[in-house]
Amino acid sequence: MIPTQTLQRFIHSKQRQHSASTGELTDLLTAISLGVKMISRLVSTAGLKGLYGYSGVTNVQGEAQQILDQEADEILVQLLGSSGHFGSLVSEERDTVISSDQEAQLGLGRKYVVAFDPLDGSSNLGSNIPVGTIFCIFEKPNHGRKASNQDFLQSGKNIVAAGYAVYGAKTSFIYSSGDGVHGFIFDPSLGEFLLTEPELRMPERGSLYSVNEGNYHRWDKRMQRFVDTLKLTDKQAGTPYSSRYVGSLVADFDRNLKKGGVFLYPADNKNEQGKLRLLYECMPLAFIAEQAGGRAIDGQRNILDIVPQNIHERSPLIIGSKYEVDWYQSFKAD
Ligand code: P6P
Repeated sequence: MIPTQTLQRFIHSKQRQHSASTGELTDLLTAISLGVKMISRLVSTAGLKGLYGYSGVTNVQGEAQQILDQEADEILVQLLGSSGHFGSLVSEERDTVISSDQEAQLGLGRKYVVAFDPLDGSSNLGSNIPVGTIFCIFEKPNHGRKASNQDFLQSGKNIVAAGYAVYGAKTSFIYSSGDGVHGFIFDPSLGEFLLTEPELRMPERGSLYSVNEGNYHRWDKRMQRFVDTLKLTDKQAGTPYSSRYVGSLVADFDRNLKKGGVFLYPADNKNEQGKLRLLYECMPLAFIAEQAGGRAIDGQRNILDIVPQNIHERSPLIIGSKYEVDWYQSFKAD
């Protein structure tokens, strides 16, 4: 059966299910999907245009910014700006919140705010490892007030929509607006994303674990004990698990979503708060995981229960099938 439902038609069908819908969320998701198409083209042709390498800028994370990080960020900021439907944006690549001009000029409070990582895993670009874009959308607590950092410091339970794109052998787009997770594949010959995986569910349990074992001696004993347990030969426990680690969050998570198992990026004595960013990496993927029947915690708390204290806050992340996340949580902290 050939896929016939485009992302555009699918988003509109979801909008029609909500009589009070203003169409603003549809416009935002449309702008993001167009941005993903442009970033997909950018990533696939970058090597031919000599666009690999560093921009010479160090971003707010203290990381050397890749040229493509900057380009992908610019694409999303411009497209979201032209949609006219966001109050403010947070990007991994920018120190501060970006307010929409229209809101500033008209003094109107826009309904939504958007946080995104424009190009996650970009350090892998030169070696053709999949990279991606991650986003989440919140409703502004107070539409009438000009947007600010405060608009993003809310629980992940308030996420209105979230998703990610993977730029790999194919460009895929996975998103949820709170009623299930839906997967699309980009068909360059049509210029459209086509629905291929409606109502995606994460397997209850998997047989894969995904973690950077090079950090093993930096972990706490709890994480060491858990990973050691996954490696034991114990038929009754269903171990050993197989190890899979790409080093690109969207690629590792996408495999996790489809095949089950667990991805772990714990805090360690080098990254005491964890390495991944709470607002635009952990929370969007936690939203997707929970919508698909999985779980995501920071070691103790559900990721979606955490209220960020700042827009670039980092967090430990244990995410995946409910069975494995529960199993990790059953290991007592030191
Ligand atoms: P490490 C990529 O730089 C990234 O932010 C995520 O995409 C990925 O999961 C993680 O870092 C990999 O980190 O320390 O294992 O190289």
